[in-house]
Amino acid sequence: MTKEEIKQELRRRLRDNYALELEDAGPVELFYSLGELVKAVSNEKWQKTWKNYLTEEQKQVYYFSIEFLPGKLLKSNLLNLGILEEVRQTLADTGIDIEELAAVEKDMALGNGGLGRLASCFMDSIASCGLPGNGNGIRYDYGLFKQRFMDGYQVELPDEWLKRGNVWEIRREGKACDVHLFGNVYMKRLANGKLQPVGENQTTVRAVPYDTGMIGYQNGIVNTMRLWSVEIPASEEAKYQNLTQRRTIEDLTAVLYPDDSQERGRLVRLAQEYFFVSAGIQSIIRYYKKLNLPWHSFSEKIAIHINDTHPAMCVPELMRVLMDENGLNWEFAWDITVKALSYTNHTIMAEALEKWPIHLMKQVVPRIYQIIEEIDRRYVLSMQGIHPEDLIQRTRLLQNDQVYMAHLAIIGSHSTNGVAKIHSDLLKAVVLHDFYTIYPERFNNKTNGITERRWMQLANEPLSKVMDKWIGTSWRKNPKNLKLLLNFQDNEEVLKQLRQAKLVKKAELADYIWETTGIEVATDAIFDVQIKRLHAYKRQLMNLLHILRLYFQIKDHPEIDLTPRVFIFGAKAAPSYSYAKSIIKVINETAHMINTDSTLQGKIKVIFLPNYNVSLAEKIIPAADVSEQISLASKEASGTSNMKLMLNGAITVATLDGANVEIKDAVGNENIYIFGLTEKEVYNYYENQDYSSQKIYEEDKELQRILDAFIDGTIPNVEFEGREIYDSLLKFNDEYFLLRDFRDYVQAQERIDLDYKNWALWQKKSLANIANAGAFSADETVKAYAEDIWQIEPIFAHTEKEGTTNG
Ligand code: OX2
Repeated sequence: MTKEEIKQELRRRLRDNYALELEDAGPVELFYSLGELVKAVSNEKWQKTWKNYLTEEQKQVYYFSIEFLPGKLLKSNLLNLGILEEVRQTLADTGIDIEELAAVEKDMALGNGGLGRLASCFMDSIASCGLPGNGNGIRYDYGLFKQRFMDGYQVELPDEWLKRGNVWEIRREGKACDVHLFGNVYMKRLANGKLQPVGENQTTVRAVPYDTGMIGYQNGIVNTMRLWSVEIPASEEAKYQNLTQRRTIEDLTAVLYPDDSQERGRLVRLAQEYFFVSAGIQSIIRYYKKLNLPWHSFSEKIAIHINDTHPAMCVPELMRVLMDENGLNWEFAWDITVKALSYTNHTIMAEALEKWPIHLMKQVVPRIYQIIEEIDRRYVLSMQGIHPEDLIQRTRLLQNDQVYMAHLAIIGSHSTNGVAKIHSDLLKAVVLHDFYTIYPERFNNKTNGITERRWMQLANEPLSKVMDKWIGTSWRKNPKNLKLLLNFQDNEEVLKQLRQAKLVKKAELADYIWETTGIEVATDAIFDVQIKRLHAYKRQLMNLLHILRLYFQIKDHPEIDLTPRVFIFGAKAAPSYSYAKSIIKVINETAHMINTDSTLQGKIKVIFLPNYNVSLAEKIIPAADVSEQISLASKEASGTSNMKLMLNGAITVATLDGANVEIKDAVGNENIYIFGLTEKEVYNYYENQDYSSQKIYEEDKELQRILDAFIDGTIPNVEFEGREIYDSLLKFNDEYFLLRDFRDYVQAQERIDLDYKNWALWQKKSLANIANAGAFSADETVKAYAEDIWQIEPIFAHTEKEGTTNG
């Protein structure tokens, strides 16, 4: 599209929809008009894409995820359509800043953290690699809560993201389907002698899909992310005349559960899981039937991915639809199911490995429970005589009156993968070792990745321009080419320009900090960033211990030569996770104490930015100098902010956990600060049970002073929270070994302080991080999934720019 065409289209939409001239429109009208325009451009490609999949009978993957975290889509869509610059210019010509209207869009925050964001990076990469793939999830009326701080406490407010409507979605009523919950199921013998399950007293709800186009990067491909919303079916209206009854149904897709890595034993949650699984499987089957192929070809055309265990009921649901609704026998249906399904595990934290009480399953999804029971029975039978009895018992689906969802996902699929090398190894060696002995061929690793399009091209334009200037623009299409930057390691001009680009983003963030908190920060200070969910294992608290150490150092020796540092936090705590909320409170109170103490001469500042989300991440990450990845080794499955920060030139201070291990291998020891216990050492402590935090405390005077600050009034207003934290570290023996890693962490921080003083040395390390970040492109990750797990192939796409066909 030319600038003139864009302008005309915008004018027409503003007139038709709002009775406004371009010059008179405000950011809201402009955003919605531009959104409509973008949709018109992409819909044509969308239609072609799905038609093409259908006529070519392309094998497609369906990525089932209870969370998607796309953030804002306007600029991303413009970039991927290849018209971002044209639109920016057109608007600028009329005196409009594109950023102003982009800010109108609400973040689509239908996820908690890494798991949901990964799903959205994958959607972008799958489309950008020309792979036939669809998302399947839930359209929550309310996204993840909005976080505010009051008196230093986290307060949760509802996220009304749909208030002004969602310009990107298309409601497809014609594709709605019914989902049955509750009631009883009994088996009826049919005339032909077959048994047929019959449901009675069931609750039937309508699942209505809302589709959003997932636009590939300048390749003419638009895939579908389908999110389901619940409604009362017309046939059931009479039953739900009273408002309270209606609410119980409508609540099904009302809110995203704001827990991260924690199991919640709620009935609605179980119903949510079944709801989007059943609707998704039904719509896949409907599509497959259009192809008119025999059932045994199913897995040649369809791959279904289970993103963590939340969609694990895909296993019994696909069995149900194949058997109950299409008359297949068990063996045949089972063969199809295992071949079509695959599963990703995202955590080894015991509390996050989903288990559902049997009584609840019987109540909410009675037919599904019957099938699960039968899978369990047949599993045990098939293993007897091959494997020892205790192994069989440990790997069953049904244990201790619960259904083990991970066992269901592993037994019912052909592939189980972890999300970073160390994590996948731990699955094989420890967490899922029993299953590894039974199905070694099912286990594999797929290290997570991120999309450079959002996390560099969009989030960091100054850096992107430096790249273009020195290594050309090929990295934009092929992030691996960021490696070319290594040719300029010793080029002082390049180093200077990289530094300048960082400064621009630091200044922008400093402005944002000033606007939101009223605190001034200096851009020549080290911007030290820890952004992720608040969790004990992620050890934000250890970061705070280090801050307190600096605080005491400056208090004792005001003349000390420290490189000024701004510690920046962004983190939400699950509303029910009171320990995490206490840590937020204590960080906020410490921040207040430090930021208002003029005797510190601004040497350290602590900023906790409220409401960390995708959009805020886009502001913080490009401005970061130091990336805090300090989880206890073995606990963080992968992490993905580590990759985003590295891509933007931050240098990582890290434990050997999750993808940090691979980041270290990619950049080399001299370009990362590694510290702390290894995963083996952590397991040794577990085995020998010989850890004593009390002992470390007693032997370390400085640490004593730091910990005492939590309870002796040094940190103000934390009487309860300070005590809770103090006790967790001493009385309850420091579950995540903060005290054990503290000294090593401090040393790493001292090296950072020193190295930063030599700007060229620092910038060279930073360059090595940017250059090697291409290894963590989600494009590469999804290509590996496509080849090894899903067996899907890229389609021949029409490239707009060249008007040619490429593979
Ligand atoms: C997260 C993991 O905690 C994180 O390490 C990983 O990078 C991310 O998933 C994407 O794989 N809920 N969130 C996660 O796991 C679960 C469960």
